[in-house]
Amino acid sequence: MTRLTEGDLKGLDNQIRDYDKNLKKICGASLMEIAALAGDITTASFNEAMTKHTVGVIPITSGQGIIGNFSQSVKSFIDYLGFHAFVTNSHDVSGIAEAIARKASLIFMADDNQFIAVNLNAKKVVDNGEATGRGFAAALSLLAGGLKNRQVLVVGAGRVGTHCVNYLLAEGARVAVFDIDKNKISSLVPNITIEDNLSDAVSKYRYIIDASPEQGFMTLDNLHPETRISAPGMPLGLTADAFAAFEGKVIHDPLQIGVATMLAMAVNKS
Ligand code: PYL
Repeated sequence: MTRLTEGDLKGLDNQIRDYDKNLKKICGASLMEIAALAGDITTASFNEAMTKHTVGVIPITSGQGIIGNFSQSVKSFIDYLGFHAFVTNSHDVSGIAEAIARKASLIFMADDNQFIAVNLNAKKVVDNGEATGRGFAAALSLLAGGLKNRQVLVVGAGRVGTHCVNYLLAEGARVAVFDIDKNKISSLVPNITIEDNLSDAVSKYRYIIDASPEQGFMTLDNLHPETRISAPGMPLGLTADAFAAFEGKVIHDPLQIGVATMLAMAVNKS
């Protein structure tokens, strides 16, 4: 998992409305609708949950420490979706105590290894990797008008990529996976096809999920003009000119879809 930087997150809180408008333009669904689909809840129950929950976002100083804009960005996405959210003044253990004292029923916090949402009432923990994988796979499905029997390439079989694969298989897609570490893919066989050459695979598939930290492997030379891309991977795997040429066919963000899907999964009563 790539560690985000303060620069990756700069300004996202102010741009969330425009980001959502662009999402609707690309896949015909809003951030909330994508999250509800990926989190397997209705938008009605999502709307009901926002009247019942307060969300505390807790900065965590362990390991490499706090990332500028991280907690504020998470809070702003949750606020935008209609929930009341706050960033605690304290961090770490004191931050957890403060969030509970301020009546938070959902808390969001991330160290260097894991970013979780905890539903304190339901005693439920949601992982950002699973939520991000489900969220970006759901967004691609909406963009494609459904992926049943469609061939989809997933690049990267880490935590996010594996949850993309699980979501796509559940939807009946025909999934191929590329990862430089073949051991990561072995657990997914025989439900998936293994691709050995990344550039050839990029040319072959019309639906691609980039769940890798690889840069610049999707170019104007190897991408078919009709290809649609859903890219949770940081940094983005498209070259700058390919990204510009594929505007309107690429779903990509560093945190928004993952956080929105964590929220939906955290309030899912099942
Ligand atoms: C959760 C993000 C998604 C991609 N990479 C993950 C990452 O950057 N993890 C580290 C998050 C550290 C947050 C820091 C803070 O500001 O509370 N502990």
